[in-house]
Amino acid sequence: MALFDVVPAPAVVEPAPGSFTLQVSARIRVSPRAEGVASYLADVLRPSTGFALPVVQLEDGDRDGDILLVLGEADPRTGRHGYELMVTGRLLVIRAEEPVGLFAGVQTLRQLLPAEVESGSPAAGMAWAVPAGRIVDFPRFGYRGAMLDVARRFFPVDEVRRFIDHLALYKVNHLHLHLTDDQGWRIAVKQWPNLTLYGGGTEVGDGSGGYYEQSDYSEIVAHAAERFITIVPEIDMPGHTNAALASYPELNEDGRAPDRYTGIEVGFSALCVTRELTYQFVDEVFEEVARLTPGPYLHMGGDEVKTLEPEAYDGFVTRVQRIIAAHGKTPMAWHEAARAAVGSSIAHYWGTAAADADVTAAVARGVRLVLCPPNRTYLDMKYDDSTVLGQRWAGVVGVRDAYDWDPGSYLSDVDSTAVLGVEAPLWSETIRSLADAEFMAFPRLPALAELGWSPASAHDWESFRQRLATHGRRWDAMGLTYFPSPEIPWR
Ligand code: TNX
Repeated sequence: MALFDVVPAPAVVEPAPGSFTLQVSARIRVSPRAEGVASYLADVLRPSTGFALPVVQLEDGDRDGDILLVLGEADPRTGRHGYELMVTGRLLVIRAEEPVGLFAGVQTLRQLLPAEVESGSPAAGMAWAVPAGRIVDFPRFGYRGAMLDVARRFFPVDEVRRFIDHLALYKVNHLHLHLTDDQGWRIAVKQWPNLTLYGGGTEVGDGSGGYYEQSDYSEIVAHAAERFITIVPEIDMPGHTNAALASYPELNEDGRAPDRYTGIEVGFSALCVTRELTYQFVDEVFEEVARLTPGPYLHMGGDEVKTLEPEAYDGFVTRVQRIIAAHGKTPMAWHEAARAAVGSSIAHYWGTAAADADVTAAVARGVRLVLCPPNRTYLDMKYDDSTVLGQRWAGVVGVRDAYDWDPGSYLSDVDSTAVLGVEAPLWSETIRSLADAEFMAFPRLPALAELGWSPASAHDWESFRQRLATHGRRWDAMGLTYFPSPEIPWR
């Protein structure tokens, strides 16, 4: 590998002659408070190298050939989330102010080792060399997200864990879980058990759905937290609620439960927004989800409601966002809700570059944005005309389409300080397996991850496609399914 072949592109890369070679006797020396990052690194390196790689205290004596994970004394440009990586023939040192920065540095180190490091089984006769030099690196945006739609197709806990592992490699730090939709309700709510017992039993097509017990959800949250990834749970409402409406007749305008739904139309369902019981339902659901979620956000959906008058919809949005705030969380919603959103909330903008007066006005009131324009970021759009999976209502989205835009200047009427970052949603109407999901996410997800992490000055399609070209072998070693796009000169 070369020091330059890192995705997302680091802010500063200074190659030097020579290399560091990881030996059987190497140790991982770590500062107090960062032992978790050290054991994560050891777990990555041990299976393929076969080395013992004991984790010891930083103070535990200098020895050539060690890897050092050090809190403090990093280049000041690294800030609270960045890191500095120094590689010489004798030592490999990652420094950061916080463990989250060390973790980002560890992902860079993974990418600087030979691809075989990802194979998970002993690769004999390898020289585990890392090119010498220095990297100083820090994120452009604080919110670097992906979204997984576990409602249209249910993804079991193990598959979500593996998806989270993939996100970590590209420094994505938020996973938005679309937990409920017309086709299924995926998170157990103790006060409303039929949501999952009945409403969780379907998905798109004839599959039998599934759901997370609260302990399963907590396991996902913990796995993500070990990788410095925040889970953003979405309970979509007032639309996209057929699974809830089928489970509880009293949530319906006419008091009658519809059949469960397994098609892919959108916009036909809505909670009864005029009955008090609906707000009790919303409050109790968010109370339980808030209790299980250490992250700061609760997402209320709010998209594609075709059966409510604007006033009724707006009143619902404002009231629900106040409920979320009362549970101590920052409300998030799709941007249709921006008009009625509270000033401290965040909107996921899924429009295109054309001006949206409601969104601009909301930003003026203090609403901030996560950008997910569908013609750039939707991982469920086809790559090209030959893609079997996916949809094409937002057009085909090639790797260059995903990469070649600037989140900082995308919306001309919105100040870039209102943009918290980007998110890549993977809707799952056409997805039947984790391999399908990986195929749609790779290589577009790394492209979007680079937009979120790397400085605008590093943005360069030609550089990106050359760097990404070295990652195909890495994905082969990981057993990750991807689209071998003809836009990338795979090596
Ligand atoms: C639009 S984007 C939706 C989803 C669909 C998706 C399919 C958004 C907020 N809503 O309900 O799954 O398109 O591409």
